[in-house]
Amino acid sequence: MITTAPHRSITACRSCGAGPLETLMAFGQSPLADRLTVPGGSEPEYRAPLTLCHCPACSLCQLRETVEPDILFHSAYPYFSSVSPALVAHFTDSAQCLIDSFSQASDVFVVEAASNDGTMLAPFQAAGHRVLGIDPAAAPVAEARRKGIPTDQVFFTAGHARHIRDRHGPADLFIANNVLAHVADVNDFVAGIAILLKDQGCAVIEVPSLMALVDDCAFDTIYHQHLLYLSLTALAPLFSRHGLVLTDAEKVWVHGGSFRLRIARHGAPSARLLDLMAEEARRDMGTRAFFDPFLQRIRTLCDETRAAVTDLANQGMRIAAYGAAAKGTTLLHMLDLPAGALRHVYDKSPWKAGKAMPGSGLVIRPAPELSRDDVDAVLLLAWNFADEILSENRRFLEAGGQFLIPVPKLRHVRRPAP
Ligand code: JHZ
Repeated sequence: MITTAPHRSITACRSCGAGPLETLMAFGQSPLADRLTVPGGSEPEYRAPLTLCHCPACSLCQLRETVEPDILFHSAYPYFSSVSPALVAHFTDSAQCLIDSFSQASDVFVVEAASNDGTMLAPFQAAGHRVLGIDPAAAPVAEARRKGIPTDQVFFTAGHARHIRDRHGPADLFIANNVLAHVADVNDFVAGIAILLKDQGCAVIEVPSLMALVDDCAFDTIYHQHLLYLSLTALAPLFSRHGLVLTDAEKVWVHGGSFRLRIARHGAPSARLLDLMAEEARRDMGTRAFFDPFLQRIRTLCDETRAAVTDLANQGMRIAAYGAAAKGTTLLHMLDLPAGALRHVYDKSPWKAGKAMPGSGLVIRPAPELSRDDVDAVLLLAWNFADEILSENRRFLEAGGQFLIPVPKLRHVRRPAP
């Protein structure tokens, strides 16, 4: 049964409150990413309108619709950071750099919002620091607690920040990776950071970069969980509204291109932050003209990918997808392939196996089952891990299988000719 998910549509900017918002692209009634279905189960399959807008006043790019968070981050939320070794390595390295920066300090208190299964907090705990995770999703929280990482199962809000400060004292370090963009009341979240930080404390936050999204045509990362698409130009006034300063931004590769931001109560912007902001100004990121070529590329990329899948099917090839990523939901929705064009989807996550992707209904099979015995070609939905996935599936390629990688630009990967 398909049901429209409870949602509301905003009329004013989520950050500065100005209105009206300008619509950039309507993606129609899209299925909810990360709400996997159970084949033959009785749970409804949710969809909701998905509309990309921007604020002409502060330039914040955002979704018009806010789907009820309890529906999005439900008890069977299937995303676990620890499934992707490259992501674990990224967070462990990042944690190590921060631990080194606290080497002279004692009684360091580290709080992480959206701490998921505790991947990032574990090294801080191992280094002897006090840690606290905050995450609303039951399954990853249970995993974090199993590893001994204390975790509050709630959304991070200003109210909860006050509660943490009263209970544990202020934080030396606040971490939030890939969560700011998920927050409907972004002012309340940033107010929470301001409440929680010590006077000399700092926040280190990773957010997906709007410029990388546009440059790499990563349009599939637009889905209901991602309410904001972030530029430094839009972020700086958001932090300053709450007495915080954006002091640094560094480009990192995760999730198709992100920024690692540093925010503090005091300080001046670093030279590289100023350079990145100058680049955004040069490219007129706050204007409609910046988005137009990207919106056209989305249509072209979808047409080309649909044609490539159809062509392989016409050659009699058996085609599956790989990576039941959240972003795959938007890609498959936009491709709108005929039923049966893809047979199923492979994925490494034990938490996803046996379930099905919403919308397409593709059943998720364990990744090691990918073999030339069953499949000739694979559409890679987790294109951001292409290197890792191609190298893990060398045998499939050597046996004559091929990968179709849609983003940033459609390409076929086949075994090199002998
Ligand atoms: P991955 C996630 O998006 C979820 P997703 C979330 N909604 C969010 O906001 C963003 O991150 C930022 C699988 N895989 O990490 C694992 C293999 O099968 O790109 C995942 O299911 N084999 C919170 O879901 C999927 O692919 C592999 O070798 O789009 C990748 O999902 C590897 C490396 C991954 O994010």
